Amino acid sequence: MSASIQAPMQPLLSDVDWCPVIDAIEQADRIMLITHCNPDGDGIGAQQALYDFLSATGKQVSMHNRDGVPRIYRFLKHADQVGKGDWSGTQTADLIIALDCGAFGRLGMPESFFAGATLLNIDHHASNKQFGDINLVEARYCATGAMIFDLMLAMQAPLSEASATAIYTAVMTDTASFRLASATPAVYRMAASLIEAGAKPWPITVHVYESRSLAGMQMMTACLSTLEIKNDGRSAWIYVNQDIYRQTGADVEDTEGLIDYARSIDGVEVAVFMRVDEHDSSCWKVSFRGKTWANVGDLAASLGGGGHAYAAGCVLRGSLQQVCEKIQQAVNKVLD
Ligand SMILES: [Mn+2]
Repeated sequence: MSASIQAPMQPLLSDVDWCPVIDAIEQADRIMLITHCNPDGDGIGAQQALYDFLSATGKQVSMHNRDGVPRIYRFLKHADQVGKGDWSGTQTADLIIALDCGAFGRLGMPESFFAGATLLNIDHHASNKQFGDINLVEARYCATGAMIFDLMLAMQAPLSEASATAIYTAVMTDTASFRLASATPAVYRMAASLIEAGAKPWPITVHVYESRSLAGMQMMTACLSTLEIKNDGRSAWIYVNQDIYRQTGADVEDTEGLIDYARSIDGVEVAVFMRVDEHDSSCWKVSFRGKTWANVGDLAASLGGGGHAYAAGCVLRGSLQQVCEKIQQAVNKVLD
C-alpha cells in the first residue's frame, strides 16, 4: 500500500443543476437504462456505471440496448445484464434514462418501450434534440460517462471499482484516449480519481484497442485499400461495402476506429467513413472526423445528422456514388 495522499474528488463542472435528475431518480422504484444504436464506449460505460451505482441503492434497475454490448466492452462488470434486440414486452419501469443519445430515433426502440415511463435524457451532444420529459444536456462534458461521475458526486455515491472502470472506459473512448481538446485538466483530475478508485488504464486499453479479431484486421486492410484523397489533400475517404463484409467475415463492430486511420494522414482535415448497412445496400452510415479547425458537427448537421465538432455522423440513402456526391458538396463547403 503506497503512502500517497488521495486528492478529494471534485466535480468536472460545478455549475450544473443535477436536482431534476436526482429528484427523478429518487422518485423512481424501477429504472431502465438505455443507450443509442451501435453503442460506443461512452454510451456503454455511462450505462454500466449508472447501473452499478443505482442497483447498489436497492432500486430495481435494468438495461436494454437495441444492439446490446459490443464485444470489446463485454469485460465491464454488468455487461451480461444488458438486454438486446427489439422490444415486444410491456414496460414496467417508471423511469427510463437515455444515455449519450442525441435524438429519440437513435434509441431504436418502439413507442411501447417508453409507454407509461418518464424519459430522462442525459447527454453531452450539442446537437441533442431535448427529446426527454427531463433533459440534462451539457455539451461542455467530454463524455456522458463524465456526467455520471458528476451525478454520482452530487448524490454522494461511493465510487466502486466497477463504476470507475466503466467511467474511465467512457471517457477514454470519447476523448481519443485523453487527447482531444475536450480532455481538460479537470478531466485528467477525474481520471486520477478513477484510477485511485480501481480503474486500470492498460488492461482497459487492451480490451478496447488491442483485441482486434483477425477478420477485423482483414476488414481494415480491405477498407484502407478504398482510400481516396480529395480536396487537394484535405479530405480522406474510405468505405466498407457489402463485398468487404462478405469477403472478410467481419461485422459492423470491426469497423470501429477505421476512420482514425483516414484522419491520421498528414494534411487531412476531414475524414469520411461510409459503411453500408449489412442488411440494406442503399443505406449508408457516414462518420466524419475533423482534425484541427473543421467543424464536422456542422457538416453532419447539414446532411441531417449531428454530433460533436470533431466527431459526427449521419445516415444517407442511395448508391455509393450518390452518397459520395452528396457528402462531397457538404465537405467542399467546409473546406473550400
Ligand atoms: Mn459520448
